[in-house]
Parts: sequence; C-alpha cells; structure tokens
Amino acid sequence: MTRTRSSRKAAAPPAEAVPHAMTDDMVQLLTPSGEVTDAARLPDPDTQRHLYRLMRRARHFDERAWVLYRTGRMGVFPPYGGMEASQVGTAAALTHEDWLFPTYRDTGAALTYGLPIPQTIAYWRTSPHGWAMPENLKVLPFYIPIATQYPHAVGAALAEARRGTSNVAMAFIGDGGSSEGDFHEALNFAGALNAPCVFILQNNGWAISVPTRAQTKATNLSRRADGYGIPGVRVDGNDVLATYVVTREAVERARRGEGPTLIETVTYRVKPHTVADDPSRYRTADDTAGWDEKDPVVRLRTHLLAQGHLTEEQDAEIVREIEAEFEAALAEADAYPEPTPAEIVNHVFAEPTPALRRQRAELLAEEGQ
Ligand SMILES: Cc1ncc(C[n+]2csc(CCOP(=O)(O)OP(=O)(O)O)c2C)c(N)n1
Ligand SMILES: [Mg+2]
Repeated sequence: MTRTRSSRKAAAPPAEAVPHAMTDDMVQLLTPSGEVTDAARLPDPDTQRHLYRLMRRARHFDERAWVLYRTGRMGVFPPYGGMEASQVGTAAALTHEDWLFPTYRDTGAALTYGLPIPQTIAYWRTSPHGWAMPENLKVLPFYIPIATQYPHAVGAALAEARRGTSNVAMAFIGDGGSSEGDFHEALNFAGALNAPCVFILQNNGWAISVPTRAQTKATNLSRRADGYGIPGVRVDGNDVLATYVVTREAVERARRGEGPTLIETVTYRVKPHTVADDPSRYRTADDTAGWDEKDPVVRLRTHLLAQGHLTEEQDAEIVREIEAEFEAALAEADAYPEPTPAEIVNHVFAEPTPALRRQRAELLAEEGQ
C-alpha cells in the first residue's frame, strides 16, 4: 500500500508536545536545590568557589547593565542573567592562549575569559574603545550576525594546529543559530580536519520570539554532532560544576589533538531578548514556569554553604569586592574620550583597506580636520 502524506503526518507527535529541554543523557552534578548527584566528578572546593565568584561577577554586570541602559548610560544590551553557568563554566576552562568567539549574548563568557570590564562597557555603549581586540587576549568582538563566528573559530583552531600549539578555539552559538548553514558547515569542516575546537551551543529555549520547538524538529541539539562524526554532550546549563567539568574534558581532548566537541548547554532565557524587548507579547508565565527555581547562582551558593566551603560573611565580602571592581571600571569607561565619526572605521582590519582609508579621510574632512 502506498503511504500517503497524511498518514505519515498522523504518526508524528505534534511539535508542541516536544519540550525543548528534554533531560535525556544530560550531565548534571548538582540538582536545582543544590544536592550533589555525582560526587566523584566534582571539581575541588577552590575551583567551586572560583566559579561562584565568576558567576556573581557576571551577574553583577548584567544587573548593572539594565540600570545603566534605563538611565541612558548604556546602549541596547542582550541580557544573560540566569545563563551564567552556561557561560562561566565553559569559558573558565580556557587560558589566554586559547581563542574565544562570543555572540552578543555572551558578555558573561567574555568577562570570564578576561575581557576588561571598562572595555566591555564601552562595547555596549557602541564606542570604538570597545571594538578593538585587546592586545594580549584572543577574544573576538561580540558577533551580531548569527553563526558567522563558527567557521571563523574553525579557521583559528586550524591555524593553531598548523603552528603546532595545543591551543584551542571556543565558539558560542544559540539554539536558533544552530539552524543556520554556517553552524553545520563549521561542524563538518572541524570534524573532517580534526580542528581543536570546542563548540558551545546554548539552548536557552528562544530565538527572539520563536521557541526552539517551533524552529526545529530536533529535540536534542547535542545529537547534531552525530551527523559530523564528532562527540556531542548535553549538559545542564544551569549547573556550573557540570558545564565546567564537561568543558574541561572537551578542551583537554582538543589539546591532545583528538578533535572538536559539541556541547549543548540546556538553559533558559528568563530575561527578554534585549533590554528593549517585551517578551509578554509572545510568551506567557506558563512558558517560563520553573526556571527561576533553577537559578545557577543560587544553586551553587546553596551547595557551597551546605558543604562549609563558603560562609555568609565570605559571600558578602565577595559581593562587596565585585561591586567595587565594577564601579571603578565604570569610572574608567566614563573617562574614555567621546568617539568622533571617523573612528567608526577603526579596528576593522589590521591594515585598513583603500576604501576604509578613503571613508576615513571623508569623515575627517566633514569633521573639519
Ligand atoms: C544572520 C542573521 N540573521 C538574523 C539575525 C537576527 N537575529 C538576531 S538575534 C536572533 C535570534 C538568535 O537566537 P539564538 O541563536 O537562539 O540566540 P539567543 O538570542 O537566544 O542567544 C536573530 C534571528 C541576525 N542577527 N543575523
Ligand atoms: Mg536562543
């Protein structure tokens, strides 16, 4: 009997019935209430405290960015509050010899890697002081075009391999970005050429107003790795101990010359797409239910306090230090000179092209210089 189109359709589950955050094969070391599920894989207490401090620091930036935006002291900013474990646990596995390719969502990862706070503020003020790659750091400016960073990261990783180093390239992407062609080309290319790459796919449930279940039929995005013959790991993206341990393993694999890994961090965008977005227009309280209780900072704090690895006093001191560091950095960013129109073409290429030189001369002439 010939199968009809409608009979095939009837056999498939409706897309709405497939939750984006299925928990099959998901690595988790701490439950949402802070209980240890796999003691043998836990990092040592110093590392746990270090990760906690980095998450608090990332969260503080996110919170201050909202206030600065609302008071006209920052441009449009894509918040990542609630996704700190996904960004901190991953980026903390790198050294400054390694490359980081962040998207607009990944300020927390860039800060963790070592991007200075004043420069980060300048970027989100759309100031050229924030565009340049710092001299001594291999972190690219936040990518806005979706997925372009993935092939770039493969190129950087292959260059490191060709030079004979053991340095790796880490690139971030979202669930939406993982439906773009560049994502798939990069994974195939990296697999075929054994590039020392660590691909972080942050599945936060949304691509602006489009839920993950509506933009792909795939329910486990880590399995996208199977198509390219590389390992794919699914990790609880709100458990920083799990993201750190899994990423460390992938980084070590890449350093040993064993090739790329795809890591899907299952998390949630509890915040709007950007500070200028209003998610109440496309999602309800039911959509977001349960995610506040999975807060990654609260989860690790609960665990550290329960284990005696942190006291309330030490916690308060950490917060004070982070606040002071941020305010000093903000004062430094405030003191950057106002950019002039001609600076818009700065930092685009190491050697400006003839067209850029011409544009710069025209802008300088308009400024009367
Ligand atoms: C090439 C390209 N197409 C479309 C856009 C518009 N756009 C900006 S953010 C976004 C959604 C991306 O979603 P996801 O990859 O899940 O990342 P998230 O914002 O959740 O971090 C889109 C489509 C873009 N910036 N670049
Ligand atoms: Mg997303």
